[in-house]
Amino acid sequence: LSVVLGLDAPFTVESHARLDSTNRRGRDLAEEGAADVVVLANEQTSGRGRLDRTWEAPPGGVYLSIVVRPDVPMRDAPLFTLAAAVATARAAREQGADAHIKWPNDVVVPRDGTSYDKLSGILTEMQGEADRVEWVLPGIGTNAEASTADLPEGATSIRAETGAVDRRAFVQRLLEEFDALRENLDSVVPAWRELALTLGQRVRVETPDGDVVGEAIDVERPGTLVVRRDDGEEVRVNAGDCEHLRP
Ligand code: BTX
Repeated sequence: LSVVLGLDAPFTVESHARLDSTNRRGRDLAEEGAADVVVLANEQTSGRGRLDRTWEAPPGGVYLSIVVRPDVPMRDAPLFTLAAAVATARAAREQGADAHIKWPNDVVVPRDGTSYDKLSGILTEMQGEADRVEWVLPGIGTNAEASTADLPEGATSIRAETGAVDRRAFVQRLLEEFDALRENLDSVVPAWRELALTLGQRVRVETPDGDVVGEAIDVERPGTLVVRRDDGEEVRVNAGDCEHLRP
């Protein structure tokens, strides 16, 4: 079906009108040994978010999961999530949306002050051992055709931002950008920084060890957020939910 879409992608694309979850299907393919396969759907009936949350996936979205088998140690696996966010934000910008990245992996459109609306979310699954990744599966959900009335509070879509969507061009660009980034992992963090909405903002990050509050000053490989607390101490956070606070 990549032919139907007219895609000229560096991946084999398996396209579905509707699926429970492209990550569920992608995980099955990964466990069967697939590589460089993209599962694409227009609608999902049980879209997954992070931390057991739900991703609303009405018709007219771009829901896709990419099965890759990179030759890297596990500590570099988060770079693929960052690469997915950069690729998605660049593809959304090509469509005309003012896409930025909120740490670690939301693609958002900034509004007044510290607020923003969410255009895409990314859930990455992975398997392997410390010295070698077996597979990584970034799953990217982008609101494309849906009107904001059909999306959760705080969401936006490409059509809501720009009035039109070229799905084929969006997916093509996203996959090309992702392919280029994974071939040059050193380029991922610098590319992420250029699109970051979070850097320079006052944030609260909920982590398993408690909340970290301060100014987000940098992101370091493979996706660590550096927060300068009010007492001047720099704290490094690898994962957590991040809230942008009013200064
Ligand atoms: P997350 O846990 O960061 O975000 C989930 C939260 O985002 C929800 O609790 C809700 O508040 C909000 N939300 C839900 N649906 C939408 C939406 N359509 N637009 C904006 N905000 C929403 C982010 O999780 C990771 C999402 C990954 C989704 C992709 S779709 C392709 C692949 N397959 C799959 O099942 N999941 C991934």
